[in-house]
Parts: sequence; structure tokens; C-alpha cells
Amino acid sequence: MNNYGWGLPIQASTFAGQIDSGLWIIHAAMIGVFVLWGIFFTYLLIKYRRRDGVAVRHEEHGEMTSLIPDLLVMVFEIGLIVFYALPAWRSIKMTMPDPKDALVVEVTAEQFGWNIRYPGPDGKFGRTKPELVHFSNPLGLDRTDPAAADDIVVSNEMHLPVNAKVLIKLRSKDVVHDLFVPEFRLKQDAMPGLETPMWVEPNRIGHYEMACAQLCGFGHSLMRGDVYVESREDFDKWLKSRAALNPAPPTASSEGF
Ligand SMILES: [Cu+2]
Repeated sequence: MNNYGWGLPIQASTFAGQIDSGLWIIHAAMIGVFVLWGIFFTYLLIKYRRRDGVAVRHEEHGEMTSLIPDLLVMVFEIGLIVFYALPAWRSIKMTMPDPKDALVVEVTAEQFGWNIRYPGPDGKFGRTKPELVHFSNPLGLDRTDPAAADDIVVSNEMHLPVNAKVLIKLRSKDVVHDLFVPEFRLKQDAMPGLETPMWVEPNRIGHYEMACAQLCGFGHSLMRGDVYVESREDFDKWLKSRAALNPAPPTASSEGF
């Protein structure tokens, strides 16, 4: 995994480029403003330097003209918000894919790890019960619920198919965490008691890191997981191999003892 160099990490999602262009526009504008102000400032220093026999002048006019650069910067910034930031926010953060056309994955953060749940062949997330939460059953999945029997729960490992929309339902079991996959340019707080939807369409096969980006306790720095973006065939194969590890659904005879 060598996704970080001197600049930004590699781009591995459909909207990564859109976010990066915002970063580049802002940085280019700041460099431009910095250089122009530097040149102007140097010009003033030389023009109005102290010279023998020249009194200090106070210019009565020009107070309003000195506002022009500020106004230009303001107009640029308002333009950036209206024509770049708001449309980008709308398409990335406000518009969620239809669950029918997307792979739906539930990510539940806890001190200090990630529980990733896939709904299994029935496409439904099954029932969970707080009293069933155990280190071997971190989500408290109730396997007697038919919808829960085929759910697949994986720790600190998220597999996603390439070129498919993924709808992530982000949750937290305890404190505020934050799911961050730099190569996707994806970052979202996980709030206890809330289910926060987020989406991504990975477009580059590879191995990435999911990290917690919100200081959440003593083990925060160790709260990381692996993200594997794979071809559809590899993803299906992996999902099948994980499903095979599920305990057999309880039978009538084993129930109720
Ligand atoms: Cu955390």
C-alpha cells in the first residue's frame, strides 16, 4: 500500500477529483493573492521609503480604491461557494444513491475498531439486541431472526466491489468516531444514537486504510482497518467465503433451551 506521496493521496473514488479540484483552486488563488500582495507591498516600500528632504505625505484620496482588491477577493470567494462548494456538497453529501441500485453496508464504530456488516443474500439487515452484545458478537446480532441469520459481520476489514455505488450506514456504539478513507476523500463523524448515511463509488482496485479521524480515547491511534476494492468476481468470492463462516441457523430443536 503506497498511496501517499508528497502531494495528495491517490484518487480512488468518483468524487475524489471533484474534492481535489476545490483544494487546488483555493491553494492556487491563495498563492496568487500572496504573490500579488507581496509585489505591491515591495513596490510601496520602495516608492515611499524615507528620503532626506521629502516630507511624509498623507494621501487624502484613495481610501475607497484600496478596497478594490478586498472586494475582488470577496467576489471570488462568494463565487467559489455558490458555483463550486454548494453544488459539490449537494452531489456528494446531500444526494444518496437509491439502496436498490447500491451495495448497502453498515459500519459500526466502537472503542477501538470497526464492525462492518453486509446484509447477506436476503438484502436485509437482521435484528440486533443489546443484551446479546459480546466480544464474539459485537453487534448483538440475533441469529434466530431469519433476516439476521445470513448477515455477515467482519471486524476491521471492508471489501467493496469496484465501480459500484456503496451506501454506508454509519453508526457508533459508544463515543463519537469518524470514518476516514483518504483515498476516497471520504470522512464522516459516527454519532452514537444516530445512523448517518454516506456513499462512495470506488473506481480503483486497491488496498486502502480506514482510520478513525476523531480522537475517541486511549486506543484512538490503533483504530484502523483495511479497505479492499476488488473486481466484482473477487468481491462475490470473498463474500461467499465469509458467509460460509456464519454459524448454522438455529434449528427448532436447538431453540429455546
Ligand atoms: Cu474512534
